[in-house]
Amino acid sequence: MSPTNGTEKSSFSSIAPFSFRILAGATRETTVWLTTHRQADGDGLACEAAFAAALRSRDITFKTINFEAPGTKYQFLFDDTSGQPVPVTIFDPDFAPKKPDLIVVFDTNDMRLLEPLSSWATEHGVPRLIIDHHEELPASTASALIETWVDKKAASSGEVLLSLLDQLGWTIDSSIATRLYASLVFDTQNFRFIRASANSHTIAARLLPLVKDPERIHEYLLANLTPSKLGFMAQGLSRMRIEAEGRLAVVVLERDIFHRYGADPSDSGDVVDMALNVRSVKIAMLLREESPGRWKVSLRSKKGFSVLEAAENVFGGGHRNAAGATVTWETLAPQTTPEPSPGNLSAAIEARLKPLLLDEIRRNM
Ligand SMILES: [Mn+2]
Repeated sequence: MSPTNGTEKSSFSSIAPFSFRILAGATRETTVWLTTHRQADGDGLACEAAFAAALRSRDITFKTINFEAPGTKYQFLFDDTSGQPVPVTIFDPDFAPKKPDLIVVFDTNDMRLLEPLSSWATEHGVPRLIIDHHEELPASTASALIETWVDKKAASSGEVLLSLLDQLGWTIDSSIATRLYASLVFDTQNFRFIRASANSHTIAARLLPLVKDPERIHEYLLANLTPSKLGFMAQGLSRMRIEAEGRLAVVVLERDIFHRYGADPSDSGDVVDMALNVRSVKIAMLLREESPGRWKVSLRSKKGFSVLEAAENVFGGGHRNAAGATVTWETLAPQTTPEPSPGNLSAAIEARLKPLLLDEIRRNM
C-alpha cells in the first residue's frame, strides 16, 4: 500500500492501523526504536534524527539504532547543528535489549539490510513500521508484524515521513524541519532528482522558514571534500574505465586504497556518482572490496536504464537507478567454477554483471 496509491487519498490510520495507534497514543512509557539500512545514507539518517526530534518533543521514549556509526558527513544530523543532539546506538543483540513497542524503519523495505535486527525483532514479536520510497519487496515485508507506509513517487523518505507527521497532526519544529530538509537535499542531490514532480520543491518551500542554516546543510552533505578525500577520488577516478562506446563506467577499488587515504567506504559513492556525470555514460558499476573474498557492488544508472535486475542476479536489491549487492564466491558459485582466490573474485563479478548491463544499455538506447 502506498500513501498516493490509487485515486483516493490514503490515510495512515487505515493503511498502518497498528502503528498509527501506537504513535497516536504514545506516552513516556512507549518506546520507539528508529533505524535505517546498513551503510546508512543521508536520507535514512536524516529521517531517524527528524523522527527522534518529533518523538522527543512529545515526550515519547526513543532509541536510534544503527549498524555502524554515521559517516562523518552525516554527523551534523545528530549534533546540535540541526537542533537538540540525538544519540545513536549500535545494535547488539547479545546485550539483550529491552523490547520496544515499535521499530520504525526508514528508507528501505529490504529486511535483509537490517540484519541481525530484523531476525531479532521477528523472534521477539516486535512490530515494525516501514517508511520508504523504494519499490516494495513483498517477500521481505510479508509478515503480520510489519506495516508499510511507502510512496514510490516521493524523491526522499523525508517526504514520506512528513506526510506521516502531518497525518498524526504533529507540529513540525525547527529541529524536525532542518533534518527533513537535509533528507530532501541529500536524496534529490540538491534538487536534481525530483522524479519529475514539484513536490520536493513545494515541501522545501514549506520547511525552509524553519530550517536552521540551510547553507550549512548543503555544505555538510555536498561540499565536504578534504585534501585526503580528494586524493582518494583522484585515485578512484584514475581507475575508472569507460567502455561500450562511452556508455558503461566501471571502477574497481581494492581495500588498500581506502586505507591509504583514510577514506570512508561511503566515499566510494561519490566516485560512482561522478561517473554518471559523464554525458555518454548510462550505467556505472563500482566494485569495492569489503574484506578478503567479499565485494560490495554498487550500480547506478540514468533514467531509462535499470540496474535492479543485475543486482538481483547476484542476490542484491535496490531500485531501478541505484542498486547494490554484497558478493562472495558463494554468491557466484551456482553458475561459475573459477578457482576461489581473492584476486580474481572482482573479475568474476565483473564477468557476471557486465553482459547484463550491456544488454540493458543496448535494449534501451
Ligand atoms: Mn532514500
